[in-house]
Amino acid sequence: METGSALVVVDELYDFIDGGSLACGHSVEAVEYTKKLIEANPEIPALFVCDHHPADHSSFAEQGGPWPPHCVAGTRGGEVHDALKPYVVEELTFNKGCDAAVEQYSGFDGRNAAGQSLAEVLKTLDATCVYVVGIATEYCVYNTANDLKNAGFTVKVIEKGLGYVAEDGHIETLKKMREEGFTIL
Ligand code: VGL
Ligand code: ZN
Repeated sequence: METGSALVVVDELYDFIDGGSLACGHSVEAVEYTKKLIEANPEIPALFVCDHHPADHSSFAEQGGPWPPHCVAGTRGGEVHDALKPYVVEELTFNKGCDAAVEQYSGFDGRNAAGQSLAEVLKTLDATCVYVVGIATEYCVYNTANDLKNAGFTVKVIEKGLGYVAEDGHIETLKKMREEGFTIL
């Protein structure tokens, strides 16, 4: 990873890793890969995007949404995996989906504790190239990567660091991203 780059880690949270009905494929491997990547690149900032829902979020089945309850603020399911916790920094952590009425798949909609967006903080870090890993390829990874690309960042998605809801959707999304001009490593 070169100078001027940053790593964005999307939703490597317990509910997407071992959370019953939302545990995602390749998520344990994605966490292991992410940890190695961070340790091998200590000079590259790691930014964490976190699904962070109220208990009555509109995306949950009980409210008519498509998902089982997940990543409820204050529960283990919404916490970053322990293997990555040593690298989590508050200013570089962006919560999204905090408003019950609004679904937010993109890390671009997240805010850190000081209210700053991912794009703002990437700019203050002088990052122009953003490596993306995380869960899930088809939803939050794709939407975050797409918004980064549209905002003018060079985006490199690392396949080994991805987890997915469904393998066919993951493969389809990678194909779509290649067609749309993303670099997939
Ligand atoms: C996600 C489903 C619901 C994701 C978040 O992180 O991809 N998927 N909320
Ligand atoms: Zn969610």
